[in-house]
This record gives sequence, structure tokens and C-alpha cells, in this order.
Amino acid sequence: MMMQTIHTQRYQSGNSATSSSSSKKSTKQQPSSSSFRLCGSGGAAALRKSGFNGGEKMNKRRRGRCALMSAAESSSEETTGDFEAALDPVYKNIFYDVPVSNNGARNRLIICWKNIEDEFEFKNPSTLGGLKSPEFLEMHPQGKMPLLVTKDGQAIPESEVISQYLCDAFEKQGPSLRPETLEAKTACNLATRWHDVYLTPIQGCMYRGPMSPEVRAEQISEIDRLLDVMEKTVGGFEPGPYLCGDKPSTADAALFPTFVFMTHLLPKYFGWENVFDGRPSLERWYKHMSTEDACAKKIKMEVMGGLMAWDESDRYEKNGLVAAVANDSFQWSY
Ligand SMILES: N[C@@H](CCC(=O)N[C@@H](CS)C(=O)NCC(=O)O)C(=O)O
Repeated sequence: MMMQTIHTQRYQSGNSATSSSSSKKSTKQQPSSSSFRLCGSGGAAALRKSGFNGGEKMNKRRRGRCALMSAAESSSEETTGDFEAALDPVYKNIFYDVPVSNNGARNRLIICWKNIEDEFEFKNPSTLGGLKSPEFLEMHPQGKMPLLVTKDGQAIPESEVISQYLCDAFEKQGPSLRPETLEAKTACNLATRWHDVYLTPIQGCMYRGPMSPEVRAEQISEIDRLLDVMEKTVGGFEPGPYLCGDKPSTADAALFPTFVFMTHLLPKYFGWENVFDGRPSLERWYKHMSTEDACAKKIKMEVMGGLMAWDESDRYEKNGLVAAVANDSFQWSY
């Protein structure tokens, strides 16, 4: 989706430094070797520009972190411990996103379920010059949101990777968000996979343009097919109330914000009245999330704020969506 600039209060629009009220030391987070690191000059500049505690404190922190990492790579645990102790613990994790972003919303839902909001500063990617700025690209080579920069200076792109990181780094806080049985785990992984690999790459057909009417209609039809696939995947876990049993999981987090998009945009712009028709498990689940789960309700409001701002703009006239759907030689509702 295109970046937009709706802000809730939690999102910082400037480069303000992290508040020192965050100084309580929390769950220790160790960087893994496979992700993007910020010890190169570009990454450090990005951190400085992002307001990741600019100035001397930040430099001290960065020197400490980079020294820590090179020490950890080449030396003993003892040395690593010394550097760790020297670090100033006032920093928060920074989460780059905007409220309407469904991919980021899955992470915000997990942050809410785990009640760890104080550990994060929420920032609009525009505070780093935007998704395609060199500073942002240094940390997220695909130039997309969300992006998590941990207080240790580890940049973590990709929402599902961030979800799994949150579950591990904050394992002891709140629900585990990982189903207990093998069957439920597999179903949840599969539902997430259907969503991430097949649904989100085409979700733009519900709100983006320009796009040929043929492609848009084909992708709307594919959404219909994928809804059946997902219904079948989670159908055995009645009565839920979550997708794969009685507790929420990372799959609920992954799917829910995209369902907020579908249940708003498909009836309103495509005349597809009920996306749950013939999909009772998904219907029951979505109703529970929207009405009973306090965190899901909150995240829905954040996403809806962005969608309603799109409604109020002339976005869909301008991008050709309205004209495409007026052409009834294509099928738009199922
Ligand atoms: N696979 C990525 C998808 C990220 C993605 O497409 N994010 C959208 C916002 S929800 C975005 O950044 N769009 C702007 C763009 O692609 O330029 C993830 O799960 O994080």
C-alpha cells in the first residue's frame, strides 16, 4: 500500500529523542547474526537521523554496541559482559510503521497482547526520510514497513519475522502466542503462510491504482478463493474463539488486520456484501476479535482510522478503482 500520514498520538512525527522515562531495563535482547546491523556508517547515520537518541549519548551507545558486537565476534564472554555493563539502558525499541499498515498492525497487536507498549517508540518512516530513503533502505533493503530497530541497534524487517522476534524476546510477558499442539501449530503456520505468500501480495487490488480492470478483477477473484482455503485450514478448531484454539496466536495477529481491510473495502467499493458468506469459522473468529478482544478492537480502530481517511479523500476516483468497478463485464462480488 502507499505510505500515508495519518498519525495517532503514539506515532512520533519528528526526530525527538527517546524519553528517559523508558529507563527501566527490560528483557535482554541479543542480536542474531543473520539480520541487518547498524555498525556501518550508513546505519549509524540512519539511527542518528531517526532520533534513535541523537548526540553524544547515542554515539556512546553506538560505540558501545559496535564494540560489543566485534568483541562478541572475536572474544570471550567476559569481555562481552564488560561492554554490556557499560551500555546506557535508556533506549527503547523503535517501531517504524503507520496506523493503516496491516502488516505492521499484526506486530502492534502482539505488542498489545503482551502488554509491552512501554518498550517501544512508534515512528512514521517519514522521520527517516521515507521508505525509499537511503537511511531507511540501509535497514530495510525492500523499503517497506514495518521495521523494528531494537534497542541493541538490530534492524529487523518483515512483519512475520518481527512477530516471531517479539514472541522470543518477550517470551515471559503475556501469552506465548504459539499454539501448544502440533496440529494447531501447523494450522496456524499454514494460515499465516497463505496470508503472507498469496494474499498480501495481491491485497492492493482492493485499494491501489492504476491497475488494469482485468488484473484487478482476477485478483479479487483470487481473494475469494483464498478465503475458502483459509476457512478450510482453520475450520477444525471450532469453537475457537481464536483461529487455532482457545488462545490467540501469531496467526490471529497476521490475518486480522487484513480482514479489517477486506470487510471494509469489499462491501463498500466492490458490492461484495458479505465476505464471510459460506465461511462460518472465519466469521465467528472475526466477530470475536472485533467485539471481545480488547487489543484486536484497538488495532482495528487504528487501521480503520487510516481506511476512513482514504474514504474521505478522492483516492479511489483518482486511481481508477471506481471506474473499473463500474464496468460490469467483470465480476466484482462473490
Ligand atoms: N512482506 C512484508 C510486506 C510489507 C509491506 O508490503 N508493507 C506495506 C505497508 S502494509 C508497504 O510498506 N508498502 C509501501 C511500499 O511497498 O512502498 C512484511 O510482511 O513486512
